[in-house]
Amino acid sequence: MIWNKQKECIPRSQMKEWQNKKLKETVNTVYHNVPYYRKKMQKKNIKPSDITGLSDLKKLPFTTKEDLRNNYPYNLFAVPLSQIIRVHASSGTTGKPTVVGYTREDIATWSEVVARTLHCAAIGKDDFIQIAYGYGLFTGGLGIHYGSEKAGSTVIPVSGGNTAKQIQLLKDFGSTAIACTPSYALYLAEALQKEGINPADLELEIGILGAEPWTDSMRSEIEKKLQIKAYDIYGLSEIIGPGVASECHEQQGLHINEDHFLPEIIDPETKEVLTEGDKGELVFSTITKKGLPLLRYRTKDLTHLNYNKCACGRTLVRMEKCLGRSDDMLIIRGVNVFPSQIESVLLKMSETKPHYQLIVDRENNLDILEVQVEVKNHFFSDEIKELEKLKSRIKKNLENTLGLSAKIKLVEPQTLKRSTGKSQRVIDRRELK
Ligand code: DLL
Repeated sequence: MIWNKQKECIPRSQMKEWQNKKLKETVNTVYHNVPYYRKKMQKKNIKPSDITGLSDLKKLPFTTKEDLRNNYPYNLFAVPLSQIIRVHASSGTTGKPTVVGYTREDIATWSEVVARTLHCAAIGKDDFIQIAYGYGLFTGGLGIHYGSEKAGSTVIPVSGGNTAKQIQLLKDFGSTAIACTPSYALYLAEALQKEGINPADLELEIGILGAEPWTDSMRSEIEKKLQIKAYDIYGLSEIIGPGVASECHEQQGLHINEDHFLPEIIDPETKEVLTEGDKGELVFSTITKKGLPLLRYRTKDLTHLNYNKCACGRTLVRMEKCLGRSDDMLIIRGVNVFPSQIESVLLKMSETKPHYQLIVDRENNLDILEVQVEVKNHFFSDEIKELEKLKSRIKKNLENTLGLSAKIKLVEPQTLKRSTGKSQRVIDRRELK
């Protein structure tokens, strides 16, 4: 099933022509409408007329999450706010999230690329899709929602969590497809087993899973336990949300919707563009976005690109499944977490010392974050009741900043291992096998 043959199977030469044209338009727009980009380009001595097409892409400045934070919330938008009809924010961080905005045309583009994602996974008009990604500021829920409506599927907008309800809907509403994170898919499978429900008795056939890294062996486990075919879908809020890239039935990489999102691979250290096939950091320039066009956005996700035509007929470039990042961002239960955010919460509290360790594990297929932190001497000698109070204060502060609950373990001063070189703050025991 191909949603938009004209675009998804376009000859490469025509794709390049389109990208050349759209890139030039985008550069022109951001130069004139976004002061931040104008300054960045002026600093590099570049005018829009210097960008004649793809071959000049490398002259353009990069954009990072930091740039979005520095322009919080709306300063990178390229249209008047009256034209923005929706905002979302990157998962995690209730402190200063990265805010993204969409015009009506952007929402239409988003629906189009998500409809392609669905068709890639053979989800269409006859399907009932249970959307168990979170709705709200996260892009997962509403992104898949609009795309599913565009594809003509019947949407069951249950949102994330509430496993008892998910199971009831799977049984009663006859969901044929589910959209959720891969770890939640596994959790759901175990919950079904506990309830004594055989997935083979359900209508469920397909999962479109993403928002976090997962391996092929995890795929096999999900497919076996849920009795479905599981597809990897990739995206990030800064670029649009879900709908950036997705697997077709061949499952030989994820097709990037490159008529909208232009990919490059760079060396994260030198920032040089790498040659085709080399593994490095994925960078995107949006070439059709109106509300928040971004030039050379550094995703920090590591992958490589394959420009060969796929057996499915699509000519869209494919990216290899993403399993690593070039920074220290953790994805815990679909929420993006930087160790530095945790550190800043702990440093603000007078009772704790700046010595901490984060342990990430997976219990019953759910990610668990444990924060171990040293408590100052005189607090540690306090009575248990006081320590319990301190624990819940830390827990609450972390929850407010991360949007995620963590287990807190208070330890005596000088008990966490010190390092002589780079400190190893994170122990990630979730084996991505
Ligand atoms: O996670 C958007 C999304 C929603 C994608 C639903 C797929 C399904 P953010 O919260 O901005 O957006 O997080 C983006 O998540 O840079 C990757 O590190 C990671 N990520 C997303 N999809 C995948 C995937 C959404 N399929 C960040 N495999 C990205 C590996 C993924 N990592």
